[in-house]
Amino acid sequence: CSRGSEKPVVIGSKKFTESVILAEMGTQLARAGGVEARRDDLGGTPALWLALTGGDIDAYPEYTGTITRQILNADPPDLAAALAAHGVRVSRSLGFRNNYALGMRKDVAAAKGIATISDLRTHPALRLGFIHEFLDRPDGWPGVKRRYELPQTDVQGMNHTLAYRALVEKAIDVTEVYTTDGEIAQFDLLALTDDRHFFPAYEAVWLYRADLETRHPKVVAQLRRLEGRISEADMQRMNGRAQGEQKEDERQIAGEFLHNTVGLE
Ligand code: PBE
Repeated sequence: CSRGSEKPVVIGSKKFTESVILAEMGTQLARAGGVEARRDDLGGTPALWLALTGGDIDAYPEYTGTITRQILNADPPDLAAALAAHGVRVSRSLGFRNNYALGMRKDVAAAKGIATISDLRTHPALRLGFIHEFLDRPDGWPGVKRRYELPQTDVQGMNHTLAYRALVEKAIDVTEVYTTDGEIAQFDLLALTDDRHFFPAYEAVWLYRADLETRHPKVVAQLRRLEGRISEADMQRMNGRAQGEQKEDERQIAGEFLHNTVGLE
């Protein structure tokens, strides 16, 4: 069929800055693979997985720890084989991890003598604020609370941006942070040491439909150009540009990176 009547390739993203930047890179790379492509900013992990397996999107950026803990709820010896059973393929790491951590203002943590998650056990009155997804995930609050036997009961759900603001304004004491967030440096936050090794590693990867390989092999090849190409420092810098005072457009940030790093025109 002619190119105009073909279904565009859709790259999904979760609703947080890094996911949008990566999905934007995917969209621009897909276009370089000679197809029409668009980005779709969907929501949280369950919505993205459903859209991918249901065929509403063709690919999206995901994290290995999220795949094992939240999506598969298993630690298969062969991740690629476990995903293939769902008609899904996984790329190699894009080059960085975006891990979960519990974050506090550095000054507040120092005043209370808190450096590790275990230290939270002796501070039952701390006020915690987490995004809703983290409150539900097995690798989120319920799991952390159990593993560390934490006593806090003042736990609220809020969105990620609000949680940072609340933390800065001292309306809450602890929130979950993503280790590539620009806010950690911007607001001088401390990521508490996970001394009982609760959180897995969250390597950034592409998940894509196996049929994308037959329909648009060039698109898959383009997406995979990012394997091993994004460092943690690169990602932090890009997130900072999108989240900080400048609030630069994700399309601009993604386009510049592709131009400078993989030589995309
Ligand atoms: N993470 C941190 C989350 C959000 C960022 C990678 C563990 C996830 O999307 O699964």
